[in-house]
Amino acid sequence: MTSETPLILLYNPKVAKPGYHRLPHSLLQLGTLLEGRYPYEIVDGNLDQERDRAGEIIERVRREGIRYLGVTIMPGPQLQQAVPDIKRIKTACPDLTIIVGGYFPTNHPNTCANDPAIDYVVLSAGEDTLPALLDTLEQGGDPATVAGLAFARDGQVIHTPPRPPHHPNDLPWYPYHKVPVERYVNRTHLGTRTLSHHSSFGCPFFCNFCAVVNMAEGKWLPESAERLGELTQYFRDKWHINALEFHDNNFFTSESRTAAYAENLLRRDLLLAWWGEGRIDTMLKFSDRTWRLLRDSGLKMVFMGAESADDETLKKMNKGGTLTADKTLALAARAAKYDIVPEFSFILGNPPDPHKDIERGIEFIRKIKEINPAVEIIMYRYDPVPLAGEMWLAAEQSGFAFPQTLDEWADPKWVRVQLRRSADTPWFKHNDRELMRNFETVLNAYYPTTTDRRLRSPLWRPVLKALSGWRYSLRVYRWPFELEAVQRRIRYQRPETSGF
Ligand code: B12
Repeated sequence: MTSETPLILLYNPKVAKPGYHRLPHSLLQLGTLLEGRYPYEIVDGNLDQERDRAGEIIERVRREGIRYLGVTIMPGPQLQQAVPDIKRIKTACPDLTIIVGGYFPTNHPNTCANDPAIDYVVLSAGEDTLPALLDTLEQGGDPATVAGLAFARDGQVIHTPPRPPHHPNDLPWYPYHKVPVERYVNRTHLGTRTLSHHSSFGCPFFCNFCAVVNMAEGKWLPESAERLGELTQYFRDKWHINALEFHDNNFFTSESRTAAYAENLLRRDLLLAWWGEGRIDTMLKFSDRTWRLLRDSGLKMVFMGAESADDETLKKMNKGGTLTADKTLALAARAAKYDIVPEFSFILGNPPDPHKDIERGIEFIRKIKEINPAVEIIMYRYDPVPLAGEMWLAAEQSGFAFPQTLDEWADPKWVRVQLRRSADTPWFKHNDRELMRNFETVLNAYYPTTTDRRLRSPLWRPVLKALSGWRYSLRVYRWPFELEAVQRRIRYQRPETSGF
């Protein structure tokens, strides 16, 4: 092995659609504390998706003597790619140590640890745990002494004590030299040169449908506005960006940080379009001054969980106790004043009466659109996360159970469940799925999204609106074949398939 040979490869199995490139922040963050300590490389399966990444990894491990493979796994399509890849690699290279981390392993540690192809599961933030594990293994120590891990030993899964996350302000910048950044500069609805960043760890809320809770346990640790301003300037100077997406779970948690970042952008005269995820009740409390700063600094859109039209359901979801349906309507009106588009995501079809829940949701969405037609609407159904709380209990009582093995998880049925759009759960029926899908088709024709660049042509909007008008006003959502045909013709993209 030469000093150039990586000790560890960090692998991001393919998850995105071809051509949808976002910087692999999970792996870049791991790189921050590996730099200068252990030689490593990042392999992003989202780039050049036709390549046989598992085959290439096997080849390199054999040729170069690489000893570790770190794999990041999100549920859904990425898991479906990761499972066969990991198994194939382990079979071909039995001496390679395979370490997994990310949202799926953190929420289902035992299933991962019990799989013979996986050696170690890193729970929650991994930038400190990974080098600590490598130190221990390289020195022949006992991994049971390393905090933040799960692994199988003598037929049992050992969980070591949890490790607190590293404050992102104290981490070095991401090692951008490890990835071909130019290839991640995208044309999006925000701009012709869009890059992305992740500027905070976690989320301070405990919503009981959200996978972030097991990851963050209520912690929220942000990079400072000053540091973010410097990074944005660097992106502008080096890669000439004109748009920026923040992938944080909750970018707008602190009003003072948000306002300071907007001021920073204005001071630097960085005129760019930006986007992030936030909470309705938090942003509703922001002052007019902050909203003005956000607009003037180029904030175009904010993704927010509106979740439900029903205050009782919102309580059950444990949305922090302060989100009500009235606040969602108020936010729609407030954002319109500042020309900032809210993207409201809903979780519909909840037990005990999924059909009624969808109907109520539909009427509520119509009300939102009356107040602010620019609002984007994204509809999901509940995707259970193993968390204490009424929603998980109701799901379990209706006969829902998670798979016990990785192979079952990688089955297409479970991928559909995790995409939160299918009817493969006991409480969600085919009819409910149809109603949601049909309403969405009519709604998207009547109020076409502003995020689809193809719709910038002045022709399509009036055509779609005219065709769907009678259905929308008479509430006839069933069998909207003619609208689907036009949407296919212009290859209409729902906002969540082009963004998040
Ligand atoms: C970017 C992103 C994507 C990108 C792809 C990312 C990629 N891997 O290339 C895209 C847009 C493609 C995507 C898709 C999906 N996503 Co996504 N995504 C995210 C997002 C916004 C950011 C991930 C990120 O970069 N985080 C920043 C890094 C620094 O944190 P991290 O990933 O947690 O990594 C740390 C630790 O987990 C750990 N770690 C992670 N990997 C590894 C690996 C090793 C070896 C080790 C040691 C440690 C380790 O250490 C890291 C550093 O501390 C998260 C939400 C969020 N803010 O995290 C959702 C999120 C992960 N996505 C989610 C989901 C559900 C999806 C989808 C499956 C479904 C959907 N409808 O959105 C789709 C699939 C769509 C499809 N293709 O059909 C959920 C997962 C929920 C769950 N039940 O677990 C999340 C949490 C969003 C949410 N709040 O619901 N996603």
